[in-house]
Amino acid sequence: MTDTQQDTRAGFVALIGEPNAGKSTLLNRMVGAKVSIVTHKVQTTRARIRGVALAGASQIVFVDTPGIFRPKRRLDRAMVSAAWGGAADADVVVLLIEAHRGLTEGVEAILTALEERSGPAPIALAINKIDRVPAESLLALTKKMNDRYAFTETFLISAEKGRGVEDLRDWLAGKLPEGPWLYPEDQIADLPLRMIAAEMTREKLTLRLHEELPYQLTVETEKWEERADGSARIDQIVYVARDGHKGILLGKKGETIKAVGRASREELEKFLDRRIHLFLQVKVRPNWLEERDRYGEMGLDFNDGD
Ligand SMILES: Nc1nc2c(ncn2[C@@H]2O[C@H](COP(=O)(O)OP(=O)(O)OP(=O)(O)O)[C@@H](O)[C@H]2O)c(=O)[nH]1
Ligand SMILES: [Mg+2]
Repeated sequence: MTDTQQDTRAGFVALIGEPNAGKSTLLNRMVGAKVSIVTHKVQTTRARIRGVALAGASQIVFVDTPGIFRPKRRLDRAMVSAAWGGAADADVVVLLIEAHRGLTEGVEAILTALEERSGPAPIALAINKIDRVPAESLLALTKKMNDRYAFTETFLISAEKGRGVEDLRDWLAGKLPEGPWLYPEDQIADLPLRMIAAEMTREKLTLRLHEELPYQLTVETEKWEERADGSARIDQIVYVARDGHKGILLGKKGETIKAVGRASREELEKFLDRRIHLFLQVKVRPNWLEERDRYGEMGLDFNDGD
């Protein structure tokens, strides 16, 4: 805690944008740890994930959200709804766009929706992935975006390389309301460990399977058992919708799932700083995308998908 309580500020900053804009990468960079999973694929983040960062006397609670796109299926609708919910609850909203893609149709749709929803929260623009374009192009894009929407402020950043991120953080810190911190100062995430553990396995599956990856896949932590020697045994279930998907996940002689389990365990051990025994089981569940329980486990509202 800082010396005087009234100096402190705290609040929520929602990161919104199209799938793949770099929202989770930015959240992790701000927090200084991997709280939210990142992949090269779109629609990686499925629920609202909170990560806590400190900037001077300010505690910034970043809310990572699923990418906003035109939803078709129940899961898509629940994800997009979670994203807008994150924005509605926030003190400040940051819209991330990709420098090399600019004002896409998807960004245009988000801006239209923002105009309709516009609450009192300031909305900042973060043009991300500036490492991918020549610096000269950024002025024109900044102008184009601000002609289209009256952003409170524009930042040029590379979430991956860490460029421009401090300026953004300091500006956000000053925008938050005065008040006591919302989380203990050593807390960096607000997501149950069992969910973080499941997300890590989903990330490794996504990275490992590339184009073969079934979208219709979810991971749940089934059991978490503390052991006397300080280690933990974690049992997880990977739900897929089809028999064929199970084969893909297992791979030849179970090699794929074994490699995924190893990668996930290693990262979990680093994150938790303790020994982990991870057991993965793949189950075929044709209708899991329509099962209420599955949504609760993902941190989504089943009814949002209606
Ligand atoms: N070159 C470059 N790549 C980036 C940058 N920030 C993120 N990426 C990459 O962009 C991809 C998507 O990043 P994510 O952080 O998962 O994007 P997201 O917006 O959370 O995506 P969803 O969860 O699917 O909505 C990953 O491959 C990142 O490594 C950046 O500043 N520069
Ligand atoms: Mg994400």
